[in-house]
Amino acid sequence: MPDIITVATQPIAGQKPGTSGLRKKVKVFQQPNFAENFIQSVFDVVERDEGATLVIGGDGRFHNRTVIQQAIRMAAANGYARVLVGQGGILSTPAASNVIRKYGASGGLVLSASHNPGGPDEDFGIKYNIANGGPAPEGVTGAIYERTLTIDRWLSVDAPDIDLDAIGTVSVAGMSVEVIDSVADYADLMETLFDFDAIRKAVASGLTMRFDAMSAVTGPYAREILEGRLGFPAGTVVNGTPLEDFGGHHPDPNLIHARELYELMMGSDAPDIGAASDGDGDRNLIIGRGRFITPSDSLAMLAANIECAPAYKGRLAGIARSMPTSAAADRVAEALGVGCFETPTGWKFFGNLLDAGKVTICGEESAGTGSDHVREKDGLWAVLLWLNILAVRGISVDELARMHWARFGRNYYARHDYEGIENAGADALMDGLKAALATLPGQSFGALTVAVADSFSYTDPVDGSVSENQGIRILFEGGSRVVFRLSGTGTQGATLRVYLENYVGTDGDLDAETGAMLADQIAAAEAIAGITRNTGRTAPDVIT
Ligand code: G16
Repeated sequence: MPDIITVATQPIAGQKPGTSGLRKKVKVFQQPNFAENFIQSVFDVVERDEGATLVIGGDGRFHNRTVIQQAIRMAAANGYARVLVGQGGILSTPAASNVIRKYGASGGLVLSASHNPGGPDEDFGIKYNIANGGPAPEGVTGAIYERTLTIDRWLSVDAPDIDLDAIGTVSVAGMSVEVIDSVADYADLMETLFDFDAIRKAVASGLTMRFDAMSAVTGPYAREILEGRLGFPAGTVVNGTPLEDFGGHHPDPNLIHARELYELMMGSDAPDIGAASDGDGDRNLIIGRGRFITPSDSLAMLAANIECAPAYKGRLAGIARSMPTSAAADRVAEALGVGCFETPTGWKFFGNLLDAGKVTICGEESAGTGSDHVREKDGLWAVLLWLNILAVRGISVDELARMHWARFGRNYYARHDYEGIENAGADALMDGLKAALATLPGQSFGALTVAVADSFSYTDPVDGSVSENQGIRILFEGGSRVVFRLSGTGTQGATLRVYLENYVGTDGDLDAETGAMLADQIAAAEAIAGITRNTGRTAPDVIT
């Protein structure tokens, strides 16, 4: 047993994990005991056997290395036998999920604030993933939070920092620490899932792409796979070097923060496909030449064509989507005769469905798509599946989208975000909505009449756990809807998300402008929720 150092501490307020772990400003994490209290609370409550392995890796943002070194010492003091850590402290979120599964780890610490900006004055985060490789479910995050409220000590050992850049094994107070190649296991996994030969042939025949890694974690993965293994020319991956501050940008693959890519794809020099990924590599953006694909449509289109990828042929068990994600995927599930599940926002809700074999592919409107290959959403995976489908079908993104809508109809969709609003206004808006739920059905707002209004509640079909208050749904007669939710990933004030959806059948206008198709829903959202009155905002900050 190592000599264990016991450091006295006391509970620090504000350690409740959000949609995806604990996310705060770096300055908050730098307070004495802040990160240590949270990590010790994880170690105090999570399940593990003697001799357990812990995976540690992050998206490379500012403060990553500091917390990793401390987490290694604390793991040694807390009885772990082995730590696997990505070289340079880097593991994309899906790569970390894969490493946990592949090496039979009891879990992992994923250090990331995802698409939030990085740097000394920006954001940091810590998330715990369980042995299946997925984000800890609410039962576990709840227990971690409870522990943060009573914690009175954390444990460490007297050991120097390790060399995170040198691949190899070292001992930290008797615990084995292996610094592993961050990319190799993940790239090998991708090669088992997709038809790399077909993609290579398409590239050789002229398929072109740009992948914007947004100076975040995916750069090394994308270079190895796209340029190294698939033969796209050097320079296909741009912003491919992970930077601690993401070059001062938001590593958020949407039409605002990946504007340059969007403009390229809408211009005359556009390659066949443009793609981007976020801070920790789990989100994706797909844009064809002249054609943006919403994440909700991407899920539906990938599911409808998943047979093109060898690893999924003949084994699509079901499709899951988060509640605010459009119902485009539901139509595919219905047509294919497979199961369809609607979960609350948060990838953790897909874990049980994937483990139970009820679903094979999952997705969220927040630019996340993934499958049962890991237990996280996976940005590059989605890009590779798109490439696989385009290569096998020999069509463009735009053609694929049009064919899809011609078969299933089109769910026009947008999300309006009001960021950094006062908590009081946000709460008043949500409370007002809840109070009005019973009176809304039957009321008309412009051209729309409310059919159903409720607060979304989910009962997990596998373990029976219930998650309430997961967003307000206003469903209109005719099938369109508006959903209101407060974000669980922000670090400042509150962020109101308004999700707007309008379905048009195969005989309707399938090539209209999204804003115009959602005008009625936008007006109804304002009339029902009083967005301007409650938030002081007259327009959203971000439309995706
Ligand atoms: C996280 C979760 C996602 C969720 C997203 C948005 O993504 O992993 O499952 O959809 O947050 O959450 P919210 O609407 O509460 O901000 P990421 O990429 O930030 O880890």
